[in-house]
Amino acid sequence: MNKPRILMARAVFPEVIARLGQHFEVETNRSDEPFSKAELARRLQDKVGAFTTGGDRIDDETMAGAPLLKICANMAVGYNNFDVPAMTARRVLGTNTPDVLTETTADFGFALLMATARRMAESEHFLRAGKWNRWSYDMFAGSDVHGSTLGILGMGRIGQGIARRGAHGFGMNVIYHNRSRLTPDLEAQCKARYVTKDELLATADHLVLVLPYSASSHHAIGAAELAKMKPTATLVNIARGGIVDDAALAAALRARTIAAAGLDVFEGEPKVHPDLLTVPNVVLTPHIASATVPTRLAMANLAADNLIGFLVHGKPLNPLNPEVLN
Ligand code: 8YV
Repeated sequence: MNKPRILMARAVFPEVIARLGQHFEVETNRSDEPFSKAELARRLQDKVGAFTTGGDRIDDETMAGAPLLKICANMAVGYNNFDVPAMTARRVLGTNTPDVLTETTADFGFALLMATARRMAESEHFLRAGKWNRWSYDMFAGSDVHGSTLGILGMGRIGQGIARRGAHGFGMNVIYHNRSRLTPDLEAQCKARYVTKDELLATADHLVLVLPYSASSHHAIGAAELAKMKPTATLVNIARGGIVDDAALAAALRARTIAAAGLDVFEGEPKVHPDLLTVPNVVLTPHIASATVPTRLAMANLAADNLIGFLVHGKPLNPLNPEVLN
């Protein structure tokens, strides 16, 4: 019997491709580049499932010529690359990979916070450029992390991981803002206090963004919000690029109305706003918060488990639109 055909929009981990190959006829993307939208749509025409990553846009247009398509399994916890209502309308299930990346991503968020507060990138560039020739009392003097106020915007699993690290590891005073409040138990575990967004902006010494991207979180941090932050504050974004207005952020960094920023995600990535590349007080990393070998493998295996779970056993693990299962 012919195996069902699936598309791997990015070829990740030979062992995961081999696992999928036990159940499916797998067509992989043989290039290092993501498929263009038109190419993705063309390749999906005869597939029942797709293994996707955050750069693969699945919307009505991509699915229009794919009558057999039943599932797109995203190797990411975020799924703003999926138009979920359009998928539901076409009865295509979407799945994501929560939990397996929580601690790794929270580690990175904290690392970026530390690097930003302590000016690690700026000082490394200075040293590599051969400019270090003496001690001086204010050379790369940054801001303290221990004992400071950690603000978290978006208090899902990763936000809570950052809160726990800050409260328990660094004695930080943790405040957060989220669509909904955590239960008292979770607030106690994170030692976190719920505040309004305005109080968060005005009070945080270090503000970390960990909220999902949607139309309602687009530019949640723009010029007006940046103006409410302390001039000594740092901003860290490990969520999605569109949450911050990058041009407004670059202007605030240049004018030093905030002290520094650490950014792992960008509007229009992998392109980075040219102004961010020229301001010194920013640490820039190429969307690698989940990038450890074990975590990326766990994410790929979970995306594969969702494909196998649904297409072979009728039971996906992480359905985003479970209504299509009825
Ligand atoms: C991925 C991410 O690296 O999980 C997410 O939401 O942003 C990252 O962990 C990326 O989206 C690749 O799919």
